[in-house]
This record gives sequence, C-alpha cells and structure tokens, in this order.
Amino acid sequence: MTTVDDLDRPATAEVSGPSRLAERGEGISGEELQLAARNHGIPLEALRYDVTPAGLHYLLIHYDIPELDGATHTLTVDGVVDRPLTLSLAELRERPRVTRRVTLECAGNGRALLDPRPVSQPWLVEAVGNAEWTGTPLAPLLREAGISADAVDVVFTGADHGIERGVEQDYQRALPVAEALREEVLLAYEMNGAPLLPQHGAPLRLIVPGWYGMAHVKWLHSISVLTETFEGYQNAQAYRLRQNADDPGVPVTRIEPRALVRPPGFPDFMSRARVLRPGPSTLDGRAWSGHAPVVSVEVTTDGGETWAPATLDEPTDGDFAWRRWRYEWSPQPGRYLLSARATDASGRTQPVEQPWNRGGFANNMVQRVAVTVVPE
Ligand SMILES: Nc1nc2c(c(=O)[nH]1)N[C@H]1C(S)=C(S)[C@@H](COP(=O)(O)O)O[C@H]1N2
Ligand SMILES: [Mo]
Repeated sequence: MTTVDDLDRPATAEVSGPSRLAERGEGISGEELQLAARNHGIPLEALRYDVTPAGLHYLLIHYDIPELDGATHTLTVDGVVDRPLTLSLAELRERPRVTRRVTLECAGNGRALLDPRPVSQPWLVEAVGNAEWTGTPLAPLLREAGISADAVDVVFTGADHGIERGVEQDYQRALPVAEALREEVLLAYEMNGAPLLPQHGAPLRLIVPGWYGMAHVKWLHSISVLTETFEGYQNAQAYRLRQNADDPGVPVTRIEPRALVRPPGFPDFMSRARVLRPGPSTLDGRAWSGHAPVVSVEVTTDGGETWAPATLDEPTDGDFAWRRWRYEWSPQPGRYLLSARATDASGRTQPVEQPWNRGGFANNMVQRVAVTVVPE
C-alpha cells in the first residue's frame, strides 16, 4: 500500500518502464487488491442469465469515474474530416436507434492464473458480461463528417484522467478506420434498456462488438480521425502481446474463444470448493469468440483425460453475444475436475497450457472447476 513516505515522490515518477512480473510465490499486493475491489467480475452463477443484469456485469475502470452531465455533454468529431461535428446527447438520441447483445470481456481476463504473473488487475476468469447495448451506429456519423481518403486511425477519447507508468493521460484508444466503419460499432447511451450507469460510461460509450474491452471507450466525448497510426499509450504501449520488455509486440484486438462452466452444486464459503449431490444433473455455461461464431464446445469431467461434445443453444442475437452450452452427466460420489473448451468457425480453440505474454492479455486457457460429489 502507499505510505506517507511515498507521497513526497512525484506520482509521475512512480513506475516507469515495463510492467512488473510477480516473483514466484509472491501474493496479491494491497494495490492489486484495491484494483480488484473496484473492478469486480461477474459472479459465475450469473452465467445463468442470457443478458447479464447491469449490476452483475464486470467492471474495469483504469482511473476514477468522471463526473459528467448528460444534459450538457457533447461529442465532437474532428481531425481529417470535411465537416467537423458537435452533437449533444439529445441529437445522438434522435439518430437511428439500434440495440445489440454484445459480450464484453477484459483483455486481462485470466491474468492472475499466469505463471509468472504480470502485476496488474488480477482477474481469474470472471471479467466478462453479456449486455444489451442501445445507441446509434458510428459509421453513418463518420460518413457525414466526411473522413479523408488517407485516414488511418480513429481515436476515441474518454473524460477520465490518470497516470500510467509515469505518463499522465486521458483514456484514449484508436481503431483502424476499417474497424471504426464496421456497421456493428455503436455509440451507446443505454445498457439493458436503461440509461448507462456511471461506472459503465454514462452518458456515452463506444461498443466495438468482437473486440476486447479496452476498445469500448467509456465517457466518450471526442472522436478524431488521423492520417497516421495513433501512438497513444493504450495502443502503442499497453495493450500489446509481448514476450519480453524489448519486444514491440502485436496489438491486442479481438476476443479469443472461451467457454466458462457455471459452477455446479454449492460452494464452501472460504475455500470456494464446489460440492454436489450424486445423480443426473445438467452442466451448463456460456461460450463466445470475437473472431467468428462458436461452432463447438467440448466438456471434460476428468481433468482433460477425455472430452465429450456439449449441446449448443441457438444464438440469441447475432454473432457477438455468448451462447449457452449444456452437458448431461450423472456423477457417482468422488472428485471431478471440470473444463469446457470452445472452438470457433475460424478454427481457433482454447489451449490447455497458458498462452503467456508479459502484459497478461488474452489468456483463454481452459477454466478448471474442482467438484466433490458427496454421498446423498
Ligand atoms: N474511458 C475509459 N473507457 C474504458 C476503460 C477506462 O478505464 N476508461 N476501461 C476499458 C476496459 S480495459 C474495459 S475491459 C472495459 C470495461 O467495460 P465495463 O466496465 O463497462 O464492463 O471498458 C473499457 N473502456
Ligand atoms: Mo480491460
């Protein structure tokens, strides 16, 4: 934790250079616990809902939730455009209205399971949610502004402000022009049929179906079109898959396939170990991928010795929302290790070994749920 001694050091000198890896056996620090308490995950039993209730959806907020007023908030569109625009929220609401179910997942999901462990928001597997986002499509707005033929990146700026590794900044993320012009991308002002909550980006956020969470800029107030690659921190430094500190890495973009098991039975309070009664029961959970629709989910109950196909429910809305899977089993008393493994139409599947990188991004290694089936 920060002590009084730390306070006379300028904050901008705090942590420069690459992110740190935890020492072998090093626990979660007070700072990480502070982040984890602010940025909660979905309770895994909430995988039962097709649409995640807003309060159970995971949260990731890098700095503070900014104070914004929907009545006076504006969105500007500028940079290399023929007609720079400024729109109020009321004007955005008068534009065509679209609702889309979209699975959001933090790129850091799975980070705390890596070895060695990158020190940051310590997600296990719960940084995911599937909400209904309502807003207006971005592409027509960009076309009205008239983006230049030599445009490369579109930068989205949020109203939140902070410091990362010594760099003071607003939260900003860019998308390549072709991604920003995808018809599915929304300027969203509602979540699950209600105005956005402060923690989810009120009054306006970006929704980029298929991409990891960092692209879905909250508290959005400015869009700027550039003729060169955006070199801002969150694109050029933070969200990259690197093997070591000198590796320039490649950008983190779309969500890798993942299936989660809704833990069966009931938990022990402290250990969280699962206990189940013997007999027929249905295992279920959710599966998603940002690259292509999920085409199969396989289940193991013996720690990966054998895998069997699960049944996939019909998609509930488009290609960017998770799908339920089910698997019937009838366990005898004993110990079981459950996993589900999703494969998508692009052929991507989940590894059983960790896909390690220095930032701890996109770790879609299969989840493991230990269950003890006790006699009646
Ligand atoms: N302005 C702003 N937008 C942001 C963030 C942020 O800290 N500031 N966090 C991003 C990250 S890393 C994720 S995973 C998602 C989380 O969205 P949620 O909190 O609505 O689930 O928001 C993204 N958009
Ligand atoms: Mo994230």
